[in-house]
Amino acid sequence: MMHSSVRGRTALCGLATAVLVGFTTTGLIAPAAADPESFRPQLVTVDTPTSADRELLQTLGLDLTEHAGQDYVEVVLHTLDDVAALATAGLSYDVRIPDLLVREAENNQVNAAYAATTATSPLPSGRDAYRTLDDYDADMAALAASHPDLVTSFSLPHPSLDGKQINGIEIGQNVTGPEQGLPVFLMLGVHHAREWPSGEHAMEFAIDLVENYGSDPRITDLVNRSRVIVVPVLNVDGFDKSRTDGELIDLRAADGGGTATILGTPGNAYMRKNCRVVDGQDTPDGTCALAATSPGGYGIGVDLNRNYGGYWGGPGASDVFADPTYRGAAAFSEPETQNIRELISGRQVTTLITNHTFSNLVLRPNGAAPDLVPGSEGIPLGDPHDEAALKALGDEMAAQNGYTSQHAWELYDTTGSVEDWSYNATGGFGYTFEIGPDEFHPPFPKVVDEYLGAGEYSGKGNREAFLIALENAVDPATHSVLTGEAPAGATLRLRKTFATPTWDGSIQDSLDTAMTVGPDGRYTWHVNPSTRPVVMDRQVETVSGDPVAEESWTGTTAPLQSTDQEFTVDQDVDLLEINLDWPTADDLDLEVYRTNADGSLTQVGSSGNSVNEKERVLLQDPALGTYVLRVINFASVTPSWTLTAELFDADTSTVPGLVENWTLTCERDGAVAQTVPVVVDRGQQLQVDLTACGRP
Ligand code: 0X9
Ligand code: ZN
Repeated sequence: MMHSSVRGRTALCGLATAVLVGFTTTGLIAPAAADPESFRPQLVTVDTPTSADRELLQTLGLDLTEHAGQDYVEVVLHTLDDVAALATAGLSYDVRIPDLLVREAENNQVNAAYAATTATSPLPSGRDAYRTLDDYDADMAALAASHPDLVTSFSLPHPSLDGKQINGIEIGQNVTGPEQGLPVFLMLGVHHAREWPSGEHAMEFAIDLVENYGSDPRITDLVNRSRVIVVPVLNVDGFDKSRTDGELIDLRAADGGGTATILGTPGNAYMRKNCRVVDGQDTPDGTCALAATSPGGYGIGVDLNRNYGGYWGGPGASDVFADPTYRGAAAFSEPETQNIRELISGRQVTTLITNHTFSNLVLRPNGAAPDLVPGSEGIPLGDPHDEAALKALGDEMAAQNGYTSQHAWELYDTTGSVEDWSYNATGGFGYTFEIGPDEFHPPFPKVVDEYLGAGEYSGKGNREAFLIALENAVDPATHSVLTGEAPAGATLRLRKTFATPTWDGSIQDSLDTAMTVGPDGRYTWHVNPSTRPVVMDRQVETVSGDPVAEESWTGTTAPLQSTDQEFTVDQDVDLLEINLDWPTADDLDLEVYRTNADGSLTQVGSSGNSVNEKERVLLQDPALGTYVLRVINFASVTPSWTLTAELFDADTSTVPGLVENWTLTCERDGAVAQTVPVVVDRGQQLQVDLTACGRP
């Protein structure tokens, strides 16, 4: 379950503390209030230092959120029974948000006050409140109507499970004309129902581009050189329920009356997943809107950001319908993800941003830690082929708002997320933005600040980060370009069919994109590289033979006690491997700390596998200095153990990759007149002569 790294720890612990910031104590209700009627749902952080604790927590039927770290899980407690279940299980916890209804109500009050006193916010739209689903659709339609040459609106091909249209807009010079071969920048929002700011930022960026086109030279140039596609709300069913219920919770709730007592919980205000009511089955349109309740992450639905094909079915995604990260019955089983799959497969999306809340992060592929990916070689497996470029862009975007730029797996493992599929299948860069420090849908003024930047980030914010992403999308150095001569008006088509690896199998993917040659008989086509990153050659570090140094200890540790061993890394090596072994079926865990100059300890790794699984921590390029290796006994007996620390040098080698080609066809009057296989790398501009296509 837990693997050898510190991932998740920094970000999520920071996150947990941050939840308290800005929280008022108004309406605090003691968690153990005797009257069951008066108990309010609260967000708590349950301490789960051991794998046994985590497994125990899983069995209590509580509303676990997906916010969890190595030693805690955030849980929504809905009833006194939930509190009792934790107490009976002997699990301790801290209260983070003592009353979610009050919090929601307070947010609503802040929002109402802001709206009342704000004629126009500094946002591109001037809006002063969260949009409803209807507002999104109306805004997109209005944008297209007022700028017919610059904006088109469209509905994605598959309606939602509850029968709603999923809408988007496309922005570009002569957007209604034929495809000109420009690179596509794609921005997505609201995969997760409760993450309202993720749609707001997508929509505001669209309006920003449209409103400033023609007056702001930078935006005009970017729009002229690209097509920008924005789908602000993908999970339309879930968002509609969350947004509608969130608004129902008002301050009367805090006085013990009003809507809150009707809802009993925050209703669907904190719903995460989509509206799949019955696992693997379709239900009549409207079933979900009318009947289903999904408080928090638990309950009905598929987690859309676990349903894409890339490594689908692997770690960080659940196969249990009621779980917050339920991956769905099959890869791309949901209409929402199917829409995005078809959209990306039919266009040359060179850069993609998918917005979420919260944690102030910019995440880049991949979602599962390298040493977990099946077939990976070496320890740990190398990063994605484009790691250096992916990191550079991620860092630059994160710097606009003071976010942290990291691999997605450093938050926690995920498989089946949108960009892990799209990056590995198309080579287009993809990032997750986790907007805001501490809430799924904070008071609206915070949404404004995150977009435009506040304090030291004033004038930057996600607006500037998104513009930097768009600059990347149009930069030929980060994708590939095909140019040449071809008959005016001919249709050029690029196709590729391949197997995308899921966790323990594969799915068939087909990319099929087209453009029309202009009247001058020349074409320039911005495309993704022909070889997918997932099959490219990559550098791996393989541990070579014997350790260059090793030390081992044996000992015993009494129940619920720990034993520390010191170990010094006194030479530059590639890997420190620590193993903890014992002969019995007991639960020992291992934690590794580095000793700082002042004697304090910083945790640098831990391993907390299930009972009887042995523990291992790997540290890549360990810094010189002293380390503390801590053996912790969670068993009721006193087993004897063996601890070893080994230093290794690694050999860097290149695993040879495959070379893939696009199949380029030139069509005239619907008939293929020329077919050329094209191999083109990232950053390469390739001339492909298609004049033969014009010969009879
Ligand atoms: O778990 C998720 O889907 C995202 N976090 S959230 O709290 N908004 O639910 C993070 C997904 C990042 N993972 C990858 N991009 N692989
Ligand atoms: Zn999310």
